[in-house]
Amino acid sequence: MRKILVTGALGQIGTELVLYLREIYGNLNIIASDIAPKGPEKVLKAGPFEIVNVLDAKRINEVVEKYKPDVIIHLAAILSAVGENNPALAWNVNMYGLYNVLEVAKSNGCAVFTPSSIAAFGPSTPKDKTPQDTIQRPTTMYGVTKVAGELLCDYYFYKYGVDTRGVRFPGLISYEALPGGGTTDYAVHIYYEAVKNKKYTCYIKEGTYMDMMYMPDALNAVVTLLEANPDKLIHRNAFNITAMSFAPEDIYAEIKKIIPEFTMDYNIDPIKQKIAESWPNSLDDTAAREEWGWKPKYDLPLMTKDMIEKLSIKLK
Ligand code: VAH
Repeated sequence: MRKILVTGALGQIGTELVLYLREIYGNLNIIASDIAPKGPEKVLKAGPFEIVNVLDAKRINEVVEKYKPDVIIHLAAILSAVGENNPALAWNVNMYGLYNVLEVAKSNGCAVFTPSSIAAFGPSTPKDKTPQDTIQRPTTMYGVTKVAGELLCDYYFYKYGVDTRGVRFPGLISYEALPGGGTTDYAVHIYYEAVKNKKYTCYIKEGTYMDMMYMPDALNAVVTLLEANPDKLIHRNAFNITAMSFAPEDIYAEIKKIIPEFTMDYNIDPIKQKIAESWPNSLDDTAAREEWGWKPKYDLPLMTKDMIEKLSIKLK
């Protein structure tokens, strides 16, 4: 049975991924870790939790020697908008954190899954149906760390045989844990505001398309790629995956079908808008579909229905 250490386990992805993995592999086989024990009780209490700062290689090694996981899922990272406000922090956490995890994995025979992002592309990348293999000249520090991270993971596979795997996540939408400082966060906050206040002020301009995905599809992608036959993986790290591409007016219209009184206006955040415009409008995820059977279940209508149902209960 797999034993998995998750870093950044109390973030937007980590919170749901730990619960999902514990259902599949058993509570005691999933070790959640984060920089501080500040998160949902059900993650902290239902299985092992360890305080790990990914900048402390010794501490990562200590936890790996204690639990002997065969996989490290490395999620701890600084996202795009926070990273643009503090590029040094983003470089340190995203690069040295990943380097430490790869070094510990190499010494302990662990596989490593770590996500890249659509942020690994930049303004010179083909914007529509962005190919799996194409120009990657991102103009954000977050994007720079994601491209460097993809290359570092490839290096540890080719040079040391570390089984590294990863996907380029689009914006992720979920109702459990709020996102932590990304550019795509508007697509989460709009649902909360629609349910709570029936109005939302969007910081991304009308007509700005970005790839997005509902969290259940993201969780399924992690496990499917983790369990995929390695002989079939040509790309290994940083598979393009997506489920939908929409602009603010599209998600607004979908919510309005369920909450007719919902209204939205705009107050553009220039930094986040510039980041969003540097990313693709839509990805080509053929490689993931062909090499490990990637297939999303949720489109915008299905996601909107589920998000509003779940948030109507959560925010009661
Ligand atoms: C961000 N949610 O906005 C993250 C993600 C594709 C975007 O990497 O920074």
